[in-house]
Amino acid sequence: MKIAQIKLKVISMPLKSPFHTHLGTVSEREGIIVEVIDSDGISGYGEGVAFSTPWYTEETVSTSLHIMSDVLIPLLKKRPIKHPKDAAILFQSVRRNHMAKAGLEMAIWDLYAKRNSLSLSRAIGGTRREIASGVVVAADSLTNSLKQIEKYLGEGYQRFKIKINPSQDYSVLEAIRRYYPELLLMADANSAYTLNDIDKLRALDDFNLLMIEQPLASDDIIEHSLLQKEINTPICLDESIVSFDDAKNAVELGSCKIINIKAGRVGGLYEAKRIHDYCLEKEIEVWCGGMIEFGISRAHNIALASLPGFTIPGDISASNRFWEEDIIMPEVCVRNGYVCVPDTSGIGFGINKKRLKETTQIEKVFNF
Ligand code: OSB
Ligand code: MG
Repeated sequence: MKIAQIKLKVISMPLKSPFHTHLGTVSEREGIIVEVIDSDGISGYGEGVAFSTPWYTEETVSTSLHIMSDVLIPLLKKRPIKHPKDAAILFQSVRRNHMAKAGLEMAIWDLYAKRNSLSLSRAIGGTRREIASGVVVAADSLTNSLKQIEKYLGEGYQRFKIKINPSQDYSVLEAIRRYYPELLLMADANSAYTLNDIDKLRALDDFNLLMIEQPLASDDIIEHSLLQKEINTPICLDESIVSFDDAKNAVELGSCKIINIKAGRVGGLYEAKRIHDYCLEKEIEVWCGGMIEFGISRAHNIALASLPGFTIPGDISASNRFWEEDIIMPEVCVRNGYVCVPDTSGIGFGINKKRLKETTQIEKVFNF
């Protein structure tokens, strides 16, 4: 694989409707589209999934753009890459900055798969031909949450995730359960609780939730292990797991029964697959989390979720969940609650060049 050029595009697009969590509201999504072009003119695509501000992790669009431009691309210029794994290992000399690393590494995976006429799913060892689709409801009121659930149920979604916090938890879930006693329902707290809230969290055992995602601090593994002993609802970790070692420590300590794997959060597909393989061996269930992403990252998620250990429907929704028009063609669609895993080469989706162009704010080109 001989890289000839890398293009970075910062794009910006309004969400169809604002995404609310206790940490803030996302109405406009910025992201970084990465295109790695080889000496034969073949392009691989990735997406930097950091947000405009550091509300979810410490990275932002600006820090990612800086790390990609001034640190990671110069490393790629110095060292030839035979396999995407080489890029993941090369990037280990840089501390953290996982989303910046993942944007580049995943573009290299797409390029590698295309060069070898493999679907990305096959290139990473995927076995599923379709992925069960789940959706997150992040509305500003109970009425709107119930409306969204009704709408998404009609579209076939199989699993529903509700954002909760200490002032909106029991009553919201109780109301949803009253209308939908059988719904595959889970809650995501994005670190809104502390160990002082054990009684509140134990009360949620009433609702037969699939899991509670990241109740305690975003970098905690120890306190979650104490909490899991006190509640029946399985804990799923998201923010706390940024590497294979974190996953191993969390499993060994009993801090969670389920892990949400996001390739962006852990530095790319190589690390994501290591976590998946470990969890499969330890019988820890995993699912693929979402980042309010554009189509390229969504396509990577579909490939990742085709691995055999992804047994729980993830945050893999259709392009039209968030966007009027996505940057890929065709858009990701949900049919009867499933998304098809493409069997054409690479990510299996084309680029909607018109949409990409009209949403691009900044473009940087690096010649090798
Ligand atoms: O905590 O899982 C999260 C979106 C952005 C940042 C963090 C999270 C989320 C979601 C999923 O909840 C959104 C999606 O479906 O893309
Ligand atoms: Mg989460």
